[in-house]
Amino acid sequence: MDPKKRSSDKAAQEMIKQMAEAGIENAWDRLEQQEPQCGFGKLGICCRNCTMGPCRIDPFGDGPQAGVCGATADTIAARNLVRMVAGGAAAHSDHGRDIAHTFKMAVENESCDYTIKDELKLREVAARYGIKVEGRDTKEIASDLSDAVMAEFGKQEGTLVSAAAYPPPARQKVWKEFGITPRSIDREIVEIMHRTHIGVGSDYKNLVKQGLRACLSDGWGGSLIATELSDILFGSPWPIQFGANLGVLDAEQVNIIVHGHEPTLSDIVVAVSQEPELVKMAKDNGAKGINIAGMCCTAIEMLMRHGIPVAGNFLQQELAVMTGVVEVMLVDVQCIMPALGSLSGCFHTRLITTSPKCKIAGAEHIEFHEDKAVETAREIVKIAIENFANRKGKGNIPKVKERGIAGFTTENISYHLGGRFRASYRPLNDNIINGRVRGAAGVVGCNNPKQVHDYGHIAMIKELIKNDVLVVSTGCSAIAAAKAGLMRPEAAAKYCGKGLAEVCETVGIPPVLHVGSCVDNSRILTILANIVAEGGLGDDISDLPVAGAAPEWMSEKAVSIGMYFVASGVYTVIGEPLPVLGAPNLTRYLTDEIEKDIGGKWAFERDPIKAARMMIEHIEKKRDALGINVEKERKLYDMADRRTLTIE
Ligand code: NFS
Repeated sequence: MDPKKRSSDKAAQEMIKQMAEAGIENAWDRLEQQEPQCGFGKLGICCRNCTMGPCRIDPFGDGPQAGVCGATADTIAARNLVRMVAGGAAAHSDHGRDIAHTFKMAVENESCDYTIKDELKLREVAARYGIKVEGRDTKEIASDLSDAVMAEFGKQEGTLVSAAAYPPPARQKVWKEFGITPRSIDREIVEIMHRTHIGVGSDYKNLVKQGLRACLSDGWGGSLIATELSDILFGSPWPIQFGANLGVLDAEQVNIIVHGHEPTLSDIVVAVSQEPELVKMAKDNGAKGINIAGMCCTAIEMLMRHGIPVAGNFLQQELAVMTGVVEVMLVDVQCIMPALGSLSGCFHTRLITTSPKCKIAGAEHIEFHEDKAVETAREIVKIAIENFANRKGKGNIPKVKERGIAGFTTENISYHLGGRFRASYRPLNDNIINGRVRGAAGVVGCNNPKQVHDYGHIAMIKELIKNDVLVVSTGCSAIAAAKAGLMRPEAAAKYCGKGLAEVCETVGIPPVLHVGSCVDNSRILTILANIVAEGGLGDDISDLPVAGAAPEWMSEKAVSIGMYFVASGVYTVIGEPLPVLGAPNLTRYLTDEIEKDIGGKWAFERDPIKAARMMIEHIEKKRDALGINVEKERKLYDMADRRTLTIE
């Protein structure tokens, strides 16, 4: 077993080696045990939606070409795919719904532990929802916004307000004409489950169509609500420095890792962890203090707003426990490996689940309710402090950490590019038009042990910025970029092409902008909407020289994200192919013909450098179509020329 074949991250390699030596298994070992994986499943052509099955289609054409009900490979794979969209959209949107409930509580209950931290954003968002803001006080506006947002989940009439308030008009027209304007968040997800039930639709294109409508209700609905309300409740991010990788754990302090996705509890844990009483208690127990570090997207919510260090991304969760210095691994929902239950049993680490939606065998459960947030957070911090004494030895923390800047948002990017007095997207658009910046790419998504951990993200991002493509990143991809030093402003001079380096150095930004957690992929959508609105680069997102990618994706959420980028007009390249390759017509539709319907399409490419080149090629194609690739001839004007100039 060569750790370098498993991860490109030095800290991870060290811990993988230690796990192997200790005979403790991790995700990579379990993947090996699963080999060879089921070929039918990989190709998407097995169906177990009813008990006449399970059925499978012979991909070589010799055996059965239809299930018992008559469903073909295209039908089966399309149903399976859109059910993945339903899973992903449900996860994001339910996260959004939880934040919406916390928001409602903060609005209605004065003694609530949550308050409105960003009034300006509250007013901006409320105005988008058509709520009167002038002359009204914060509470009234917030109360109306709370009702409006709640209605987005379950309303029975009309369409999503946000799908009309945020995207460019040309994009809305595409959706309307194609019939995929989302109606309400829950409805679209439920309709996927209905349509994929035995004996409903079998036309693969029509199944995909519902997948498109549901993912739009995620990206421009549930995820966007999660982002907007989190900014209002926990404060809008602002560029902030943070440390990244397992080296942020501290042998001399009580270490608490917050892991999962929702910021609601972790935000309070971060706040109470520095209360003098608790710090004193930690010291009395022999520790130097209390160190909160994050994992996965909860980490990002904390680092975007508080600069809390991030211990690692998805494939590092087991490795973090292996360091032996984690007193409490505190988890909420999503991307938490069940393996943590038995693994933490080998150490003094206490794995604590907090959501009624997520209980894990081997974990203890302390149920979190927003009305007792501070109380619960203190209880958990105390458990961690008391557990410090149970630590055996000094642990094995790899001495590997990097620093980076996070905290970019749709709103504050305009300040960084345009300056305080000229805040706008104009400078970005101008730099794209003049070619210094060729375009932009969103590189996002998970880790997957089928790929060398982090290699896909880093190799792809480096290739893009070398070719003057500005990168925005979220989630585990952003954590990978930070650990590789790509979120330092100095990275511009080191890794970028001349044009992008010049722009980054002039305004002092790193070439990879950290725009948040996975629900914050909604920020990428609104950034694209702002670029269109600024003008000069076409009328629609599908006109822009941009591309999206998830080189190491694995989750259903990533399918929903990829699908909403495609549905928003973005060419999107992913590492592992979607599980549709056993369905030739469906594959052709998703990777080619769909572009005519909605302006975006999927591509699959495991080699991250090749994938980056495909993205660059697409960006150049869009630049050609916009007519901004013509080299302008430099001309020295004489007096006669000057006289012909007119001032518009
Ligand atoms: Ni998003 Fe992937 Fe999970 Fe976050 Fe990481 S694995 S789909 S990035 S933590 S959600």
